[in-house]
Amino acid sequence: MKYTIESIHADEILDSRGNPTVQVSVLLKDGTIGIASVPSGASTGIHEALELRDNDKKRFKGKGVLKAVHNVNTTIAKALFGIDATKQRQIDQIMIDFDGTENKSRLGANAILGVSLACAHAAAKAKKMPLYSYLRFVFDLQYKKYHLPIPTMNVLNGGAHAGWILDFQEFMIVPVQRSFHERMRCGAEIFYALGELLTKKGFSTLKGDEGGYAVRLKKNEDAIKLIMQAIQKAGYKAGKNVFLALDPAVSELYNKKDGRYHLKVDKKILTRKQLIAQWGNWIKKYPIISLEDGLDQDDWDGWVELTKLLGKKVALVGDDFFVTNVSRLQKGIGLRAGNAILIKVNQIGSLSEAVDAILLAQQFGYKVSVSHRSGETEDTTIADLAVAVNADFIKTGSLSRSERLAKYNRLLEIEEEV
Ligand code: 2PG
Ligand code: MG
Repeated sequence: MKYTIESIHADEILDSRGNPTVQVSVLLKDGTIGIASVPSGASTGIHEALELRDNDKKRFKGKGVLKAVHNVNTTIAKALFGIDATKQRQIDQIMIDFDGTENKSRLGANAILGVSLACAHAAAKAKKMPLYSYLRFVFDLQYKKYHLPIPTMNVLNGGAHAGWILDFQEFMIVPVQRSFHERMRCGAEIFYALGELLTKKGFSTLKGDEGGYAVRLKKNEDAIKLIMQAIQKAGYKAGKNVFLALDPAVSELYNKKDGRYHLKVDKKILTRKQLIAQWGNWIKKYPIISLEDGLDQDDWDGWVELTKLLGKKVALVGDDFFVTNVSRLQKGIGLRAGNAILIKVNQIGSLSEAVDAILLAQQFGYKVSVSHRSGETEDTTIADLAVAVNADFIKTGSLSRSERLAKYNRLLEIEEEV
């Protein structure tokens, strides 16, 4: 069979922060090679699958991934030798079974995901199909047309992605023009306007991990005000052709001891109730259409409350909260906690499981946003995945830094094809 896996090889490469990550090549019998690499987060949720690192302090400050690479090159390569690369679910299941742990801690989610993605790339190439249409085929997805996702672009970076210059992690613009090309143009023009505005006001235009500006402002809310000005300066209408989205990533700000959220920049310590009230207030004042991780990752009651109050107005996206995990999402659906899910393939560690989370979300009317990590590579798989599943949104950073633009550029390419 020409799609048979002939060999699998992993390497340790470096991501956009210079940290080691896993790259995998899968060679098929017909000579086709599929390559994929694995992203890595900084504000990781505690319920994510395990990213296996060497902890050898002598290399890369302990961040090496030679163990994960070794697991691919030995255990996984052996287990998958001779298997048909178009049997994606079977391939993922074999690795999950070999790993045998709840969070992929034996082989490493980075090892398993690298192989999972590289197999899909190899098989798509061998079948001469673009990855997005191959994914529809291999997962038997029954969507009619292709809808390109609405981009949520992180133009001001804070939190763990920008040295805690702001408490909240991501301030995003959401251009909603008809074509993806127009959405990109709108995003880029607002990004230039924001840069000019910052320069004029005497702020730095240095950038954070996701390519958005990292600016030391007096208050978190000033970030929103600046973006609103930039939208106007660029000639767009906030609330009409461009909206806002926030990922304050507040699991990072939650203090378990006192059960409160510590906002250093705002010099405030807020209870759950006060934080929810702040979100409600901002949503009234600004054209925010999406709020991600607005409460701590384990505050189920809080999420239910938040959803009751704001779920009709905005997308309440669970990132650290759902971690692309079907059981957590199932629980959220049952409780009516949140109404949208962020999909990060490395949070769960295989393509099949990520697709399952997407299908479950869509079945229950939850919105889907396919997402990058703050540590990225040139890999563009998530662009194809977002198109394959008709995701509502894609979140892949700002309008600078090529590891972010690679995904946007891939979507521009796909728009021309579909
Ligand atoms: C997030 C992500 C991506 P990280 O919180 O949504 O923007 O950050 O990859 O650091 O978890
Ligand atoms: Mg997040």
